[in-house]
Amino acid sequence: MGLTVGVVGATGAVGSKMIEILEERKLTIDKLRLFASQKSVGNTVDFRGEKIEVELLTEDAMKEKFDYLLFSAGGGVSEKYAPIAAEAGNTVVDNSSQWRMTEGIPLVVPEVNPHVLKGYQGIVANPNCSTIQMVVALAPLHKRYGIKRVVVSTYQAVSGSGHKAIVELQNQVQDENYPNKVYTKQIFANCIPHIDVFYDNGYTKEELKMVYETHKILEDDKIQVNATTVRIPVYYGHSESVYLEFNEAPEINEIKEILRNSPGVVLMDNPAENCYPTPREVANTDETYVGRIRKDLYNPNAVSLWVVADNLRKGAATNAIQIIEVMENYKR
Ligand code: A2P
Ligand code: 11C
Repeated sequence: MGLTVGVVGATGAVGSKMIEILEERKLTIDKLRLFASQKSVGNTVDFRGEKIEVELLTEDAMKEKFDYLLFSAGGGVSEKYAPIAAEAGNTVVDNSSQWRMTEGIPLVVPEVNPHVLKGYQGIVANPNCSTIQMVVALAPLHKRYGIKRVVVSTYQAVSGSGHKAIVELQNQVQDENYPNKVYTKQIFANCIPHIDVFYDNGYTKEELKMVYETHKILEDDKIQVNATTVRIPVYYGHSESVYLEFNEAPEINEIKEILRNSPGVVLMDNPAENCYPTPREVANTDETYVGRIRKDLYNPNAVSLWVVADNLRKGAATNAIQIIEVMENYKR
């Protein structure tokens, strides 16, 4: 028998990507239900040759029987509706930051820590996009050398802020004076070192997500992570400059070999041929791409690398659907 799956936030940037990816992958789905706000009720979405109407998200709907509910409608919606759905026996894969750091809620990147899903039912948290791609690259290196310190700077696409931000950049490309509403400053021809809210310690919430989510996923809170997260005028694909200090001195060729053989990683590293990943090249793919691997000039235990992935796919929708695939495999 096939699955009954619901998407909450089905009209959003991530929600619509979830529907696209559900269509592409091999899961057997008997029924797909789509939920959004009043504004979208009655709109239809094509899924495997069928037109599906968007329904209003209600508490009663979340109490009905689903095998999986994928949530991507913001933290407030997840805070209210995910526990109702889980209480009714449904498994929720939540893309918001609402439940990620809650004890007992698994925070999962299938290539890294699928084991935490064994026998689990309830709310599962999908990590932040910039964390997901970083830990896919870090996990196999941490296993081999032990990571002591990470210094990461991100170059994040506007699609990470949802559909409205994509439209804001498109409008500013046409008219530089188009007012900024999503961002604090004009994003066109600019870069903004501010993603999510600031905390008293000077870091943003996005930066602290990269610290604490990394600890939870890699099951090691001793890793010292320092993040600076920056929005750039790119539509799709987050990029990251990552400096890693290990407990021992690595060999560059061995790092390349490890990454070449790691699940979900594509090594794209040949400077002589201008071979390194860029967001435009990796858009619409599901892997995490790594290039520019080089030794630090001073510290023999340290390397730098460049990590790129499609933030709506591996950074959000693909990872969420891979979580369902892992859970289904554990049931077999
Ligand atoms: P709608 O389009 O009907 O407002 P994005 O991340 O691209 O901004 O998309 C957010 C998604 O979350 C949209 O599908 C949006 O639906 C949905 N959403 C936002 N607030 C609510 C809410 N209170 N109830 C249900 N869906 C919501
Ligand atoms: C961004 N990383 O690019 C954010 C989007 O915690 O899931 C995802 C926010 C989150 O703006």
